[in-house]
Amino acid sequence: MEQTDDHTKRLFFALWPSDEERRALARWRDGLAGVRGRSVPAGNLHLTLAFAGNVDPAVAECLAARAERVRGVPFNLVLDRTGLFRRGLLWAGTQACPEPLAALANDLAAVLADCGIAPDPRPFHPHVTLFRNVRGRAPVPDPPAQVWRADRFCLVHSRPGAGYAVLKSYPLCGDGPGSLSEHSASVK
Ligand code: 2AM
Repeated sequence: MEQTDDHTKRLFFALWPSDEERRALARWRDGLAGVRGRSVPAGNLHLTLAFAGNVDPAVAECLAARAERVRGVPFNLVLDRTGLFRRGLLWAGTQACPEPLAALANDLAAVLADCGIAPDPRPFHPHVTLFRNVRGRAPVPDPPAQVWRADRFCLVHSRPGAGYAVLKSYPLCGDGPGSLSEHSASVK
């Protein structure tokens, strides 16, 4: 596990599903036969939009404040496919990335950059991690088109060995995809 200084926090922006949405995905996932790996607890299922990593309090404050300026439109995310990353990570994703999702990820990458975090050179690959440390390559069926309603995004703290804590939630206000408003807001 990655070591952190006492004063840093491992932060990321994410879509955080409703309890009903996560239960539905977990139910389908838990019914999969023959996957040899470590399942992600249902309460931890999420989709990362932008990963900040370990940041000090000033950067955390910056991220929380700059994210207030992000607008965007609510959208439906259809989880209708699975895939396996080389590091043994089995995920659920989408056949067609909604434009507002790509725009939101793009805006949050800009928020990270504004706060001094180097951009991730890899393209945004929206996914919900279902299993880690998967061994073998048994075929996994696609999920039965589960829909997540995205009308907000969250700043999340990944606590080593203690799961995730949503620090703050930001509404998708519906006044334009991917636009950053000009007004600033205080950190709550
Ligand atoms: P993963 O599920 O694909 O591992 C908290 O760790 C969240 O941030 C997870 O969704 C994780 O994605 C993601 N994450 C962890 N390290 C990352 C990195 N270096 N770059 C991008 N996302 C990362």
